[in-house]
Amino acid sequence: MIRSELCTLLGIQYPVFQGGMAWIADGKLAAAVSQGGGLGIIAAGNAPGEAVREEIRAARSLTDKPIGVNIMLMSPFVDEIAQVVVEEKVDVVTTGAGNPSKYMKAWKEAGIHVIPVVASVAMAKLMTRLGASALIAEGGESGGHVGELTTMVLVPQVCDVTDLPVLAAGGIADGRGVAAAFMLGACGVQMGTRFLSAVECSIHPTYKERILKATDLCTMVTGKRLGHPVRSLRTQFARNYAKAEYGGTPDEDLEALGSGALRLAVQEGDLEKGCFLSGQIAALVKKEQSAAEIIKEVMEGAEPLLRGAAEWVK
Ligand code: TUI
Repeated sequence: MIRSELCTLLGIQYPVFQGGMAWIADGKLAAAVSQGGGLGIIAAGNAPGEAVREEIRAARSLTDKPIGVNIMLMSPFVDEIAQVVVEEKVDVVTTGAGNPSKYMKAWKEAGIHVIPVVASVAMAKLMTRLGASALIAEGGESGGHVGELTTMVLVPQVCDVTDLPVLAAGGIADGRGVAAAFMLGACGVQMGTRFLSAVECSIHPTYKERILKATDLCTMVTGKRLGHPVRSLRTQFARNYAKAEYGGTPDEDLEALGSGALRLAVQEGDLEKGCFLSGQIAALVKKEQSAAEIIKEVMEGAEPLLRGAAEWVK
C-alpha cells in the first residue's frame, strides 16, 4: 500500500485528490472519492456561496471523511465562497486559476489546510512562504485552465523550491502516472479526467461517452487570445471557437461564445455549444467504475512499478 506524509497530514488513506472540476465535482462525487480513501473536492467554479454550502452539506451527509473545496479565483463569488468554507469548516481548500494570497491568513486561522494549485516556481515559493500545507503542481496536460509548463517539467522544479508535500497533476490516470510523479519528487497526485468516468460522476451521458471514446489527439487548447487558455475535447464547439479566435472575431463576441459553455457540456451534452473540458490523458480512461475502484486500481497499479524501479540500478 502506498502511503505518504500527505495521508498523515490530512487523515486520508491514499495520497490521491480528485480535481475540483467546475460544474462537475459536486458533493456526491466528492463524498464517493473521500469514502474511497482519497480526498474528494467540491468545485465552487462560478457558483454562488449558498450553492457551494449546499454541496458541502450534501457531502457531509454522505461521508464523515475529510472533504475539500476548490475555489476558482476568477469567480465573481470568490469573496463569499472564501467565507462559506470557513463557516462550514471544510478540511481542505484548494485554489486554481490565480493567486489566493489575500485569503490565506483567514483560512489558516480557521484550521483549514490550504493547498493551492501552482503553475510556476514563483507561485510555489510565494505559497510556501504564506503557509500553504502542500502544493499541487499542475502541468498543461490537464483539462480546463492550463499553465505554460508540462507536469514533467513543473513537478521537479516545484519540489526543488519547497519543503512542503507536492502533489502532481495533469496527465495522470493510472499507476504508471503515479509512479512517474513519485519519481519526480511528488508524494501524491490529483486526477480530474480519470474521475469523469466514475459511476458517481453525474455528467451528461454524451460527455462520459466522449471521454471513454477519446484518443491521443482528442483535446485542444482554446482561449489563449483572451488570456484564459482552456483545454477541452476537440468538438465542433472547440473548432468553431478556435476559428473565431484566430479569425479576428472581436473580444466581446468571443466572450459571448464561451459563456455558459461549461454548463451546456455537463448538463445538456451539447456538442455544438458546450465546452467539454478534458485532460490529454482521456484516451487512458476506458470504462465506468466506482470512484473507490478507480483509486484502488490506480494506486495498486503503481506499487509493482515503484518496487521494480530498483531493477534499473546495476
Ligand atoms: O483552475 C484550474 N482549472 C480550471 S478553472 C476552470 S473554470 C474556467 N472557466 C472559464 C475560463 C477559465 C477557467 C476550468 N479549469 N486549474 C488550476 C490551475 N491554476 N491551473 C493553472 C493555474 C494557475 C495559473 C496561474 C495558478 C496560479 C496562477 O497564478 C497566476 C498569478 O496570479 O500569478
